[in-house]
Amino acid sequence: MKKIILIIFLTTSFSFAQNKFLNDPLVTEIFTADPSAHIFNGKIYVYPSHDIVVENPPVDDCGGKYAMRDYRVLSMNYIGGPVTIHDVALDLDDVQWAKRQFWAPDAAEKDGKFYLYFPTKDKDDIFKIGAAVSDKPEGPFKAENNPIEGSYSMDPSVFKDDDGSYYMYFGGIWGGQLQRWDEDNQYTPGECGNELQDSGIPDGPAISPRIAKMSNDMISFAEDPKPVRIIDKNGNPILTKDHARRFFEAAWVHKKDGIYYLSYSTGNTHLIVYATSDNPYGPFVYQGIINNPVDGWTNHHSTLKVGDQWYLFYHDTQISGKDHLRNVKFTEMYHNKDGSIQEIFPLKN
Ligand code: FUB
Repeated sequence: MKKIILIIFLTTSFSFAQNKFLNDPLVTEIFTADPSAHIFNGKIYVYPSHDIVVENPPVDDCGGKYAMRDYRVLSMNYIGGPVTIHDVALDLDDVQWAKRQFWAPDAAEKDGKFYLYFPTKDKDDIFKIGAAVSDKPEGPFKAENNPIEGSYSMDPSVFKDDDGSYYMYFGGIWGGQLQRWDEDNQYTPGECGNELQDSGIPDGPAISPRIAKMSNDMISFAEDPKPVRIIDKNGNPILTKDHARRFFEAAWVHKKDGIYYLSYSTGNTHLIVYATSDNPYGPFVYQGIINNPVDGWTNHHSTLKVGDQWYLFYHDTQISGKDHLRNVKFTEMYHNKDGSIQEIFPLKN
């Protein structure tokens, strides 16, 4: 009798765990996170972080347990189709200036060449952003000898505007070190991130993500990085203490009907939210939530239009249950007629 009860209990718990998630992982063979999705050469390519098992991961707010060492690109011929896990696209050992931690990457295509943008710590343990080039979307990519001049912090994403201009958005606070850089791009050494280092002024404007236009060569900035202002509907800045709305990391921009949508993670409140503007430089007006908290601490995403349908690519920890061993997935995303985005609930009730 006891045995039967145990079997019923295990079966029920297992199916509950299976059913808790709105979507299933794209791949289960490797751990993947921070998916940047694009269509290149008519195929869907996803550029994720490649999470790895770390023995005795440090317990701090510096992100030490995110100790990734290479990138693997995923591709699908169509949405929901079989997924190819490509060979190593770039290895930490092949980047001269890098010391550790390959964090969330992005990619862009221009004139038949493909560019991988990746944040990693330099030999002084300062996050910078690198560029690497390939003839193929899946790589292998060859890294430049130095980080992009003028770059700092992490989570680069490169947006191509309708006029052919490319802009990099970047930055992330706490372990991403953005709090060490002022808006004139000057660096002050600091401890690794924690809540007190959001900006130091709870009632002051929250730290802004940065934007820089890319040069024609796609491996350098055409200008000094500038802060991207995020304001509320009354024109007031979103404040440091407003943890449910302030910028933390994972800036991503898409454009629909002439409106620029800046979406980002709020970090310790675990939301993906969005703000809109009529200018890629902003200011962006906060609008609302796109993705609610996922299983796991980090919530990092990208958006992609395939045919007429928009998708949100995101990650959670469905396979491992561990914050630093994540798996990417996607779900449909809908814009309402008034331009707002429908909220997504990645976990079922
Ligand atoms: O994957 C490492 C870091 O975790 C990313 O750069 C952040 O956005 C967060 O997802």
